[in-house]
Amino acid sequence: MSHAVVTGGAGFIGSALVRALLAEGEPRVAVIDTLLSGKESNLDEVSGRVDLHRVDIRDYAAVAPVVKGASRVFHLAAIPSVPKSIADPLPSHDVNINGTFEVFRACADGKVGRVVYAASSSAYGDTEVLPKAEAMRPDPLSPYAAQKLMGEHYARVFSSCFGLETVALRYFNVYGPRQDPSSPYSGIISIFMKCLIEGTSPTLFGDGNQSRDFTFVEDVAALCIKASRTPGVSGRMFNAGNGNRYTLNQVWETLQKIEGVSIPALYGPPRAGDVRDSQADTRAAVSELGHAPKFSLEEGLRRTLAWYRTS
Ligand code: UD2
Repeated sequence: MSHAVVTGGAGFIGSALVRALLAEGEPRVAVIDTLLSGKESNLDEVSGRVDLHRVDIRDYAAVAPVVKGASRVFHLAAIPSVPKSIADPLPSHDVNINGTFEVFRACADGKVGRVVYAASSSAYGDTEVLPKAEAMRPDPLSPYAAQKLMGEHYARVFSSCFGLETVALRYFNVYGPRQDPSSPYSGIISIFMKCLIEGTSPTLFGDGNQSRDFTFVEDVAALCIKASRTPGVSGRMFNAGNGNRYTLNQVWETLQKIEGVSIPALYGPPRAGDVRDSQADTRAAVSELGHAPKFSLEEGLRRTLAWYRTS
C-alpha cells in the first residue's frame, strides 16, 4: 500500500491540500481529523475520493494503521492561534507537541516515505532583520510558537535518529476560502471578510501597522506537494510564504477599495505574544523546492471574497 495522508485534512489548509493532491493524480487521500475545528463540508466536492478517519493525533493506536506504509504524510493537525495558546496553554501544548510526537512515531514505525510538517512563522519571533530567513535564530514569543518550534525539532530528530524522512515548512499567515471566521481566535483575513460582507468594522489590535506575509492557501498547498517530492532535503526546514508583507491597515484599505465601501476600522489594545512584522525570505524554498507562489495579495483577496460571498 502506498498512499497519501493529511492530518487536519478537514481544516481550511488541509482540505486545500487534499484537493491539490487529488488534482495532481492521487487516486484517493486518507484524512485524519477530529472534526473539532475541521469540517466535513470542507471536503464535500471530493468526498468520494477521501477516506476520513475521525482520529485524534494523540492516539497512537488509531493513527498508526492509517499512516502505515504511506508514501507521504502531511501533518497539519494542530490547535492553532497565538492568543488561544496564551488563554489556555494546556490543550494546544498537548495536541501540538504530544500529538505531533505520536504522528512522527507512528510514521517511523509504519515506514512512511516522507512526512511534511506544518510549522509556523511564529517561531521567528521579532527579528532585527526582514525578511526572515531559515538560518535566523528562533525566538518564540508565545506557547503556540514554542510548540510549533518543538515540532520542527522533532521532525529533524526523527530524520536523524529514526531514519524517517521529514521536511518542515514554516507557514506564514495563510488565508483563503474556507478559513473559519467565527471565533475571536480566527485569522485576521477571515475576520476582515466577515466584516466586509456584513458592513461592520474590524477591531485592529494596536495601531494596525503590524505587518504579515499573507500567503494564499493554494500556494502553500502547492509547496507542500513539492516538499513531499524533492529528494535530498530530509531533516530541513523551509519558509512557506509569499515573500511580501502588508500591514493590517493596508489590507483593510485594499478590501474596502475592492468592495467600493468605506468602513473605518476600530482600534484596541495590542495583543500579547504578537509578532510585530513578518515576511518570508523565500529564496531557499524557491531554489531548493521549486516554490513558485502565484497569487498576489489582491488576487488572493478577490478569490477569497468571492468564496465568502457564495458560501
Ligand atoms: C500566527 C503565525 C502564522 C500562523 C498562525 C496560526 C506569526 C507572524 N504568524 O499568525 O504563521 O502560524 O499564527 O494561528 O506569528 N488581529 C487583529 N484583530 C483581530 C484578530 C487579529 O488586529 O480581530 C491582529 C493580530 O493581533 C495580529 C494580526 O492581526 O497582529 C494577525 O493575527 P492572526 O491571528 O490572523 O495571525 P498571527 O499573526 O497570530
